[in-house]
Amino acid sequence: MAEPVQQTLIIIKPDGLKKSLTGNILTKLSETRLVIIGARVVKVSRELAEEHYKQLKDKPFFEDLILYIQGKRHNCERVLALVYQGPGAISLVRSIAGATNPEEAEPTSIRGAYGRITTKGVYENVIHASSSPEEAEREIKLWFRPEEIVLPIFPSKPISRKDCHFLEWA
Ligand code: DAT
Ligand code: MG
Repeated sequence: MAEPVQQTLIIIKPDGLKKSLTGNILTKLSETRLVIIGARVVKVSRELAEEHYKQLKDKPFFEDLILYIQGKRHNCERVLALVYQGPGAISLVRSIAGATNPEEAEPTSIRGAYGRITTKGVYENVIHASSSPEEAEREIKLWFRPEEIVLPIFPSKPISRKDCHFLEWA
């Protein structure tokens, strides 16, 4: 039976950017034949980091994880957030990403090839990849506004606010 078309959120974490791995990671991801339908460079606020990892807030490594995804550990306060779409996208990307623990990940996976565990025990595993369709939807809606994705993957509604403030080029 044909795989269902799915979307998945991928984040190239600050260590990936700091180590100039972006090109290598995108090349590896292109093996999936999935299509990029959204991309943003993001300075991750504490609020966004905590919301993204909210299921892990009781874990002993939570604080380190928040500082890591914010780039505070790498003096590189940005990540590249991407939405990929295609048949079986979630498991395809998870398998190319490799296991959570970079020491246990397949050596040819992204985490196996480029990840490490710091002496403090932080998993610097280079990328995030959504783990289920429900998580993918929650994460994509957290990181992207509807107009930042080139396809209408989830229902959206028009909003107009007169107290809305934003910047435009001067
Ligand atoms: P994944 O990123 O493979 O979906 P996860 O959602 O369980 O894994 O955890 C999110 C991140 O938290 C993971 O990428 C690295 C960190 N992490 C998970 N388990 C850890 C552990 N036992 N020690 C240190 N960091 C851990
Ligand atoms: Mg996860």
